Amino acid sequence: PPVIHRKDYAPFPWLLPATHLEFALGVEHTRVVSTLQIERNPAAAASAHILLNGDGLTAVSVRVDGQETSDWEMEGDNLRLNLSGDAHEISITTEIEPSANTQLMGLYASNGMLCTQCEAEGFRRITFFPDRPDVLSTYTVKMTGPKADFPVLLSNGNKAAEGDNGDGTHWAEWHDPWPKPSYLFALVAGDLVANTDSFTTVSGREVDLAIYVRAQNDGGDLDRTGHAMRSLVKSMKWDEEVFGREYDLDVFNIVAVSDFNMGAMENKGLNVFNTKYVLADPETATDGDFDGVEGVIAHEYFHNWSGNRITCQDWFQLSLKEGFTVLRDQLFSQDMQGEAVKRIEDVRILRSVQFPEDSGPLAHPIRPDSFREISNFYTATVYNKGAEVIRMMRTMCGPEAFRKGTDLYFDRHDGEAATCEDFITAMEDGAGLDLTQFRLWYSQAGTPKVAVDLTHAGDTATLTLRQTVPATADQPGKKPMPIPLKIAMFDRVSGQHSGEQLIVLKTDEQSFNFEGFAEKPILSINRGFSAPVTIERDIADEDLVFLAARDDDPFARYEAMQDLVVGHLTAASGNGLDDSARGTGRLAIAQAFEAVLSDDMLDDSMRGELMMLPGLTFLMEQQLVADPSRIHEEREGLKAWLGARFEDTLVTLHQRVSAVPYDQEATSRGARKVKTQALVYLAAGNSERASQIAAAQYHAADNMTDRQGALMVLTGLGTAARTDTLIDFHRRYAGNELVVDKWFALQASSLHPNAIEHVKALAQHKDFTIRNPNRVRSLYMAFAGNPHAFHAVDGEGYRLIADLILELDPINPQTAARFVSPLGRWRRIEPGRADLMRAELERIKAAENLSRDTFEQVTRSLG
Ligand code: DPP
Ligand code: ZN
Repeated sequence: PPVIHRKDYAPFPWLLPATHLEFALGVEHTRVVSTLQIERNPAAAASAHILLNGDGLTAVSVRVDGQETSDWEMEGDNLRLNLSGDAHEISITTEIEPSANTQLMGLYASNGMLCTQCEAEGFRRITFFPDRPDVLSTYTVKMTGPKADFPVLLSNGNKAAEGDNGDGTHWAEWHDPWPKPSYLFALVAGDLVANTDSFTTVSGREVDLAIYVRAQNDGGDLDRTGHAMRSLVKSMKWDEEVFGREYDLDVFNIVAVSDFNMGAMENKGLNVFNTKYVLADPETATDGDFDGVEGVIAHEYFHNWSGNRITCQDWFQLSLKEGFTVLRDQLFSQDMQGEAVKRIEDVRILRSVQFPEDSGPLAHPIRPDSFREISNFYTATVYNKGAEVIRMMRTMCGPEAFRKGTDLYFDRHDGEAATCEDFITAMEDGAGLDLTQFRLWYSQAGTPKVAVDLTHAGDTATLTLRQTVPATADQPGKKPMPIPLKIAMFDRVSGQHSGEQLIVLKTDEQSFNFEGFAEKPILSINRGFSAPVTIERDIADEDLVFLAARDDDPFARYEAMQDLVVGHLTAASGNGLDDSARGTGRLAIAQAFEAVLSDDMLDDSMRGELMMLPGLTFLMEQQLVADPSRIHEEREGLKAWLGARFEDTLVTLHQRVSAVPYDQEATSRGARKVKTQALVYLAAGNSERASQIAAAQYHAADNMTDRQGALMVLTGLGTAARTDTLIDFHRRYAGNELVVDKWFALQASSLHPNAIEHVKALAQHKDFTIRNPNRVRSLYMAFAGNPHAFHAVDGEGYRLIADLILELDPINPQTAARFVSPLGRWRRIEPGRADLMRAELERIKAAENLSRDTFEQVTRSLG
């Protein structure tokens, strides 16, 4: 498969002012007639033909200006139609088979309903079309189909007309007045029921809101759409208030689909969602699930402006809409739930997913320069690092100037397919920033490291910062980037600091002086995680203990706690610590841990965060070459030691938070977070006692957060309660797909020594199916993200994942390719395992007919 380069961009030779689609719908066969009004693009080089993308299509008929023509040929999968005039009407008929579409790209069937997924290049599986984001057209869509199968017919925009054919079929016509690229097209047909509401926009437009679920679900799912609807209304209001963005159609529809590759899709006026991000009630969804629904509903809604009204010129600009929209949804969730904890959660995801990506063979800048398959670039780098980069702009200019910048961007580029460069320029012009050097954040991959040195002489503290941007695939030499760091200097005597400051490190090395310190102060740096970098600081444990207990920036407080543990575990599992050094390290952690447990000023949400040990993946990332077993043992050892040492305190804490009644408010949510964290430590310290408490929590639970938390702990233990509760859980929620997903995931991600055997058995379970991406992820992503099981020393875990990739690739390449990156970590794992991992990559690569998706990821990973 060819490599596509960003530098090769050229505008499309034709404009498409209007597109008319007619669908004769059927689950087995659907006929599509697409009629395109085209005219020459004055801004592009003239062409004697039009190249229409296709993927697995055959043209049944091709007409130009009303006449059937044979003046066309196939160029690979694409159709090349010769044209002589300056404007034409092209009409092409294709036939597709939705029920045979296992890739879930284009038009496909899910539980008897028809739906579409077109981003990035799925539209070309429906009809021949210039399937690229810079070709905008207004769409009119007419759907005809059997009333019994498809009582509801939906597409983008507003419904223009509908009718009954009197022969058991009916039709509906939808018109979307806003020009859009093909990736935002959507169609849904099925037996659906809706939760409806309405929203009045700031200028008085009445918008009908509807969230559709399958009708055959005996109403259960419909009752679970309330949280999504409330989240939608809040998002619409928030975007008006915070970004000045108003909705622009009379309807906003959301449809929940069980079979879906992504989380959700922002099609204009008709968002299609994975059920996972729509359905939630206390009985079946955890607090984390509730947050997921709120965040993704917001994210897709916000795309209406950052993505739809202003879209991307080409797919290299993906972060233009995704990075910005992730930032927007993060800011929204911060406003809904509290800034401190949300920031910690976002950084945790960044560090556990994006940092490893940035330091591995799949590293790429947030604006990549080349790809073979764009699906592989829907990554944590483009999304989450992309959001961090724009957040840095906001940090440097402040929220008011930032708003001026985004206003200008929306204003200047409304209706266009824009570039990251357009966004940067609008920020410079609107927010008054000089982003000349800052542009490097768009072009350089790799997580910068900042080495921190603090010295003290007289009454002056000198802070010296040195940055390095590591070499990454295709980018050996890097330039220094501007790194905005929020800092504060704590006076040792008063325990206070005299104000937070923002410094921007712009060169390889820079020093900053701070006067008025009789003693060397304690440095709090990268407060609020103001820059997505790794800080390397030589700081005494006692200073970290101080910051963990006293820092007034909640993120920095969390960070001090993490640093303390990361430093200890890295030392202990790397070169090894003797028993006395291990003891000293643990005592410092215990001291900070005790402060966290006993601090009455701390709310439980924050306490829960501070109690969490850094994850294994992040810990492994700290070492150039990691031995997963040693880090796992060291981490479990620390957990057990803390669990035993604080056993009674943890039991008392568990009792206190267990008395807090269930609701969705912060206090109650915090209580639940602490409840499970307490169990996690107790399970390591005293498994029998923890097992009893967890079983009691499981049975007494009136909500999924408590029940899942207890079951998670029990699943990792070898006690009898493990089997009983797993059986109970499966029986209790039989038929609820999303909860059964949890049942698979809990076992695949468990600390149980036989987790790998459990996964093999679960793959044979009657509820397992390789056709449903959620189910596949619940078993195998959970497993691949469970380092102690995945990294089994005999390579069994690697084999399991490679077997999955080979089996899934012909069915659903996009999802299959997502499983390559865990194997791609081989360079950072000790040599014995590294050989086994690489051998599995070689085995995949040798397979015949590998998809473009998997081929690209495997090749890069072996690189
Ligand atoms: N639907 C995916 C998202 O919103 C891709 N656009 O991020
Ligand atoms: Zn998005």
